[in-house]
Amino acid sequence: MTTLVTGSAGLLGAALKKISVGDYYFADRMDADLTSYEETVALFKRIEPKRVIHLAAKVGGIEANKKHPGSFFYENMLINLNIFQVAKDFKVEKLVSFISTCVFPDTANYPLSSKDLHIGAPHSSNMGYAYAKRMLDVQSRVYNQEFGMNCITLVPANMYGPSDNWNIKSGHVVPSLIHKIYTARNNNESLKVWGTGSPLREFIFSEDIARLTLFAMDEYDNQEPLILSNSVETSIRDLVEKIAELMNFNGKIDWDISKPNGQERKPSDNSPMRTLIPSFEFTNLNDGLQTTIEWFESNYESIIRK
Ligand code: GFB
Repeated sequence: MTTLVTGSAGLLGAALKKISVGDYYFADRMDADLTSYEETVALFKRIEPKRVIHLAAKVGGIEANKKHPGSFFYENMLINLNIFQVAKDFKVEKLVSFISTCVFPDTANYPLSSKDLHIGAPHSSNMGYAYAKRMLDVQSRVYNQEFGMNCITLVPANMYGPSDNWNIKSGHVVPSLIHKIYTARNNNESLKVWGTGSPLREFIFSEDIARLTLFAMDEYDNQEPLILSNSVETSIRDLVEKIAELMNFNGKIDWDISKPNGQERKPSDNSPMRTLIPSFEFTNLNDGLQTTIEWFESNYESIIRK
């Protein structure tokens, strides 16, 4: 009963590696280029998975999404088309894939709920990624319908944690800020932050999403996308101050308002998740950030060598 985890070299893959027990195969780009149908088939032939946790995707922060919307659309569509078709042909018993709260319509009602996923255009800052990821909901439903598969989709809010993408051009806000503050503190420079600081985000520690993923793999068989969030919003300004404090940075903070704010907020409704697992305890932001900062600082040399 092998479970194949695609895209396991990333943030959530690292968290799943840390907590999973049993017959898991953690695949990454070295195993197969999933934009290639042939390489995807070869991987499934070699592993013969019964279950798949599909993490592989082209992801990036707001700047990367704005610069490369076509590439985000193309690569994610190709990867997902191959994974679903091959999983179908290899009679995989369960396929779990991931959307993100950034794909919801920019003008949806708050809090965001899965029923509103397709009722309008996503925010312009991530058009390519958002539509490709929405198609995972469509693919799951139509493959369940025609081929009797058991495909589910999970919708995490803004994830952060160890083994993230620390590139300050293409990364998300938490890893970028930790990297920038580390450099500014060590070089006695001011910190440059994007936007106005007013946007609100729901930050979720990667290990929490990993625990919820294993729960959903065993307990959730409904094709309605399941939002995974703690419904706690934090402003970017508060986030910057929190990380600066945790890293003992007292230097000047420059807000670069020529950089995009993106969506002002994306508060999500986690009540369906809470109904399923009422006792679930999320890692609070301070503890999650502390663990992530310690991981970054103790792996700094290998990170910058990459
Ligand atoms: O994490 P982030 O890139 O993703 O940006 P989104 C979050 C907020 O942090 C934005 C601000 O308002 C940024 O302006 N910010 C401030 C920074 N300083 C920085 C910085 O140095 N780097 C970054 N990256 N942001 C993404 C989507 O939107 O959400 C992706 O574009 C994905 O497709 C992800 O879904 C979860 O939350 O704005």
